[in-house]
Amino acid sequence: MRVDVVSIFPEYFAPLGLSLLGKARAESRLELAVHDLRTWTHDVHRTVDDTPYGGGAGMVMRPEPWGEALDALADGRTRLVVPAPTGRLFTQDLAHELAAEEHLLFACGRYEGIDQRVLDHAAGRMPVTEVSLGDYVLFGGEVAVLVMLEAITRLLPGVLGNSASLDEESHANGLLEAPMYTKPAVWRELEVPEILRSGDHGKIARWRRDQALLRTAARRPDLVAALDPATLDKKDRAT
Ligand code: 6GU
Repeated sequence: MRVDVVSIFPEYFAPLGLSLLGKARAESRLELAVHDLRTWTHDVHRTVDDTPYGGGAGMVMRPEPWGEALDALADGRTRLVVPAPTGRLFTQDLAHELAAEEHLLFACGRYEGIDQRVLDHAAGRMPVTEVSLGDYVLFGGEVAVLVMLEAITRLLPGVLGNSASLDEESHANGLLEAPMYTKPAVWRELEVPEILRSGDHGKIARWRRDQALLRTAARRPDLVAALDPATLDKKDRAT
């Protein structure tokens, strides 16, 4: 997958060379380039923002540099992703959807956002998706792009050594994962649940499923309400 990121703070993206994300880049599973929006300014002050029409606090990003940046970086395969608190909620489903794209172009706004005409104009040439991480406000889209890229990259073919873990993890089946334990069997007088040491794989699977249901009900009743009843078995109902 190819990814371009445009920001006035390219330094935010230094961590993308680290860890499994860095490995995905080294192995060319992810081809990532970060661009400074000011590359596409032409005045001595390299201006990217101005006061909002209609008044109000803060500054808005001017359309001209964004227009040139998108002209330079987008082609027929591009999906434009604009992080913004006004966007569609970023979920594991959306991560899967974005991971299936050939080319993602992330446009990081700062201040009060980007002049709306940039998105309206781009929408005539490519799919445009505004995406929000949740109901809170960040200074800008940079950290949101780091989050999204991490969620997307681990879904790319070959990035995770054991892709079975993709099926088991939290949110893969609409539930939170059961608690996990490793050695030692007793630590500070706390024991690993007996059943996990029993070697009975059927019972262990049932226990994990029950724990996932109980945890999800306690912590995320919204996820339980959204479950497809067809995915529940008789024993789930008893839990
Ligand atoms: Cl994607 N951007 C900004 N600026 N704030 C946010 C957000 C994104 N998601 C939640 N808050």
